[in-house]
Amino acid sequence: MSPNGTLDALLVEKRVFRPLPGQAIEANLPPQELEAARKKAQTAPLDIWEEAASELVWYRPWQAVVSAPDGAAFPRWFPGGQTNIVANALDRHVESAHRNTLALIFEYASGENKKFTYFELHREVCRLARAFVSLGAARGDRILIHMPTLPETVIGMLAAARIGAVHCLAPLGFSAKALRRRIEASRARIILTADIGLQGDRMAPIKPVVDEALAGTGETRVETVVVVRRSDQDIPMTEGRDLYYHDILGGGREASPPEPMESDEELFVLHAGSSLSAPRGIVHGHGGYMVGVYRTATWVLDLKPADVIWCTAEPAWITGHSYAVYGPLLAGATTVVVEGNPLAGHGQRLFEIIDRHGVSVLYTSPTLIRMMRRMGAAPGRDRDASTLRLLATAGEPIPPELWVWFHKTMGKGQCPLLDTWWQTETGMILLSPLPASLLAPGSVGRPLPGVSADVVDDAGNPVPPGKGGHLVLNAPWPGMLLTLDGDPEGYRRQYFERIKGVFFTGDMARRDEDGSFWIQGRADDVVQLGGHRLGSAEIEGALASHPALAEAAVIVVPDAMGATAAKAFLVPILDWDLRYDSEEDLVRDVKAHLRRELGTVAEVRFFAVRSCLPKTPSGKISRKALREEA
Ligand code: 6R9
Repeated sequence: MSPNGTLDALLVEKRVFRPLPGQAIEANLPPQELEAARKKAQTAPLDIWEEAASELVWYRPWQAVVSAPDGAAFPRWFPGGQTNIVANALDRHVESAHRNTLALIFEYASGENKKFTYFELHREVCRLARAFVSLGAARGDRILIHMPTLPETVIGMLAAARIGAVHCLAPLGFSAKALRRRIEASRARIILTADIGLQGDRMAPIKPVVDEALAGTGETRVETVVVVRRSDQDIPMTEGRDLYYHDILGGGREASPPEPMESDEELFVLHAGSSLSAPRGIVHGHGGYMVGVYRTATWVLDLKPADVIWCTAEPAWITGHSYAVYGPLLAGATTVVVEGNPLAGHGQRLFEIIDRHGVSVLYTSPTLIRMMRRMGAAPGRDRDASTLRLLATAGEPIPPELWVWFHKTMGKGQCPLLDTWWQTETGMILLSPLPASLLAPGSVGRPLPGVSADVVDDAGNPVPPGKGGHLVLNAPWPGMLLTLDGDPEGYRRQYFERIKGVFFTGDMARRDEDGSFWIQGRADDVVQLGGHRLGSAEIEGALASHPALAEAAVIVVPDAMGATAAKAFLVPILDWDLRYDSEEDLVRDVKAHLRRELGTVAEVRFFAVRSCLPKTPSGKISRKALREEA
């Protein structure tokens, strides 16, 4: 037992998987270059980002890679430099040999699809950009996008960014009141929405929610509502305010050059943190974000122009922004964006889409993988998913058991499976194994070359390998948020004062002897057990290997004595009752399993058996809902 009460590793994962030699050599960052990049990261980490920036187009060169005249919370990336992320995501390719390669494949829930080459996507984006300008939108204006997943969602983001406007995606499913708050917070002048759209598995009206939100009392800045029409039913349109998307698009071919933006001018605002606290408007800019997302799309996801990537996150989440939209386009690859449930038809849709478009890179989440396993969805003889060459996940810890299952069934043991760690705030992947590195199930690998992360105690002192502590970032990285919208002081306080001068991620982690990181969960989900501090992820990892459990979550609750105790929510597999007489019987067996896996220290005091767990809109287990329930 640990005398100093830091997190210990009770569940030590020893399995390692090697990349196939051919794969490693063909990677954008092959073994020798990875080695060289790691060396360079020791002596001149900024060179890594400067080289990435040099591969992109700038209207005016930067004066420095990064400077921080306003303190650690407000570094300025590529100050003096001017660029536009859309010039790099579209125009750069239209002017190259990739002009006619596919940029976007959109899969409708109906099974139809629509394909856009770089030339065609550029044309559509320019048309909408010109329409936005003719509606009076200008650099710095906010455009709120409240859309189901449609091609126009992606086109809307790119058109806004092209003219220097700032996009704010507000996901569907909000009440009119909640949407109203987002509209007010965003200070949007234009809203892009649709008449109806797929929500869950049915078509639902969307525009009426926008109308109701705008009818609230008080002023908003909204002047125009642009409506994408999907249904043939007429809907109420407010004269002078509402316009149909297809009516505002001009035909013409007049040029609409991208607006040259200062490197640290705003690109988008995305609200995050909703499962833990009041939503915070996280602001990202053009230059730094572009370089960070481009570098990680090419080094981590290993994207090349011949790749077809399917990132299953919706565009309205950070993973969608960075790796369904901007990353693939910056890398010149083809991105597949899908309306509706990827696992429709007992998981068969996933394989249909992969096979139909030859998806080579699949970026998804533990939640989706868990559902696949529960459905028994795996490649078969007709749908073999044989074009896949790389798999990656993000968003939640992936328990080693689930990692091994996915690596074996989906990747047939042949595809690297990368567990990538990052946050809305970080904008880009920061910790991850690389296609040429060794893989340990459950580990998020090392900080990428050029990224500096550490594990520290409450006072900010580094803890030795094997011990857990706070995951902090002790040097700026290019995808870093600019600020919290309208609250720079709050931003500095929340992220840079918990531990002076370093970025506080709110996650707990430990590092092993090789320097690989293991995420233990959010700091709020750490339980103090007889001198040990144990992360929820670790207990969940142990629960995931119990054969009768489909899913499990662990939270921290106060016990009768006011101390903290762990409570586990268990979701058993469908036919669990063939093997167990009662829930008590199941829980007894799960307890014995935990003792075998973690020893006697990690005692989980409370158990609840459920048929499902509450999820946040982005698919994470909602610990807030579980805590409220407990
Ligand atoms: C990209 C994204 C961020 C939080 C983060 C952490 C959790 C993300 C993870 C992971 C374990 C991983 N998280 N990736 N935990 N392993 N590979 O999810 O952004 O929605 O802002 O959430 O998600 O707790 O702090 P966001």
